[in-house]
Amino acid sequence: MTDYKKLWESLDMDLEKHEQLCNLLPDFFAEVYLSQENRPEGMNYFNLVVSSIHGLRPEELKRHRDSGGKVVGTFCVYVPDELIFAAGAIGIGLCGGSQFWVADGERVLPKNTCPLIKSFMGAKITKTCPYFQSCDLLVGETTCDGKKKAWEIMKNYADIHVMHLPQMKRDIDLRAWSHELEILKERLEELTGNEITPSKLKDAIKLINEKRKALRRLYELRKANPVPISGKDALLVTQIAFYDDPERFTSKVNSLCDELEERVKLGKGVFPSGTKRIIITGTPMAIPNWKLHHIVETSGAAVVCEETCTGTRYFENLVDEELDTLEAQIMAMSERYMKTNCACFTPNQGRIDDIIRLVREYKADGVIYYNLQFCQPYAVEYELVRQALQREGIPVLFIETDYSENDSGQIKTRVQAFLEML
Ligand code: BJ8
Repeated sequence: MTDYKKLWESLDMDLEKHEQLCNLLPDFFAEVYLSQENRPEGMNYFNLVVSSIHGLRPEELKRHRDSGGKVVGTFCVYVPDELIFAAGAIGIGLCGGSQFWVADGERVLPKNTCPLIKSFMGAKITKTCPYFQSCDLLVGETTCDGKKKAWEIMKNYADIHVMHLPQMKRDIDLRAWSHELEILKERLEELTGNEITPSKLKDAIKLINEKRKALRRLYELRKANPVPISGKDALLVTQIAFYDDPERFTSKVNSLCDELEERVKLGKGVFPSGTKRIIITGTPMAIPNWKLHHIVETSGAAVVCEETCTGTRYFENLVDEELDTLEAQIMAMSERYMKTNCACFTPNQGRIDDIIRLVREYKADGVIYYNLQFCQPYAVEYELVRQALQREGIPVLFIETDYSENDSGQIKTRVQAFLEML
C-alpha cells in the first residue's frame, strides 16, 4: 500500500483528522460495493480508484502542479470543463457527499442548509480533502440560494470565481451565459498564463464529448432487460467521472461497456429477470453518497437510470466539435449547457419531459424522487413532477433525506412498500 503522507503534508492537510476519514471508507465501500454479486470485471478499475481516492489522483494533480500546471475545482454541471482543459488546467468536481464533513460545515453555515453544501464547506475548512487542497482556483455559480451565499464564506478560505447563471432559458439568457463563459475564459487565461485558442478549445470539446459519449453508451446498456450492471456500480462510474483523468476514464468506461455488451448478448444480468426497474430523479449524489441506491438494490429492485447531475444531466447533449472560431465555440457551449434542466430554472418543464421520456426508454416500473434535505428548488418542483407522472400513470415515491444513516431503516420500509405496490 503506497504511503501518501508526504503528499498530504505538502498539501497542508490536517493529517490527524484526515486519518479518521480514511478509516471510515474501506469498510463502508466493502459493505455497499464489494458485497454485490456478479459484478463486471471492468469495475475493478473503479474499485481501485476508490480504494486510493485520496492518493492516486491527488498525486497526479500534484505532478501537474509541480510542472507549472493549475487545478480548478467546480461544483456544478453548468461550469464548462472544456474551457478549463483548453487553458491547460485540470478540472475536478468537488461536491461533498460525505456525512463526515457535515458537522464542520455547520460551524459556518446554518444547520438547515442542504448537506451537499455543508459537506463541501466542511471539507474545505477542515483541510481534510486533498482535492480541495490541490485547487488553485474554485469556480462557483449562482444556482440555488444556499450555494450562492456559501461562496461568500468560501472566499475566506480559497480563491473563488463566481459565475452568474441565468435562471430562465430565453435568448437573452443564452447570450448572458455565453458572456459568462467569456469572463471565465479570461480568468482561466490569467490563472494559467495560457491563451485559449480555437484549436485548443476544439481539442478540449472533443475530449469532454468523448467522456459524455462513453457515459451515454453505459446508460444505453442499462436499458437492457435483465440489466447488465447494478445501479450502484453505474452511479460510482458517474461519480468518478467528475475528477478522474478524462482520457483514461473514457477508455475504462468503454472497456466496461464492451464487457456489458457481451453480457447483454448472452442475456446475462446482475439481478434475476423480472426485477423491478427504478429511475431515480432529483438532487445529485456526490461520492460517497450511495445511500438510496444501496437501499433500493438491497430491497429487491434495480436502479436503471438517474435523472440527476450525477446521471443523465451530466452527459446528455454534446458540444458542436466542428466550429473554428472562439465566438462560435463559446456560443455552442452556452447552447449545450443551457439545455441542462436544473430545478434552479423557472419554468423547468424540460426536466418533467425528460423524466417521462426516460421512464419509457428504460422501461421503468416506477420513479423515486430523491431530495436532499433543505434543497428547496427540487422540493418545490416535486409537485409538478408528481402531477405529470400521475397523468401518465407512473408511480412515484418522494424521499427526502440527508447523508446520515439515522433514517435508513425508515426509508427502507417505505421503499419496500413502494416496490410491493408496483
Ligand atoms: S445543475 S442540481 S449541480 S445546481 S442539492 S446545492 S440545488 S440545495 S447541487 Fe446542483 Fe448544478 Fe443544479 Fe445540478 Fe442547492 Fe439543492 Fe443542495 Fe444542489
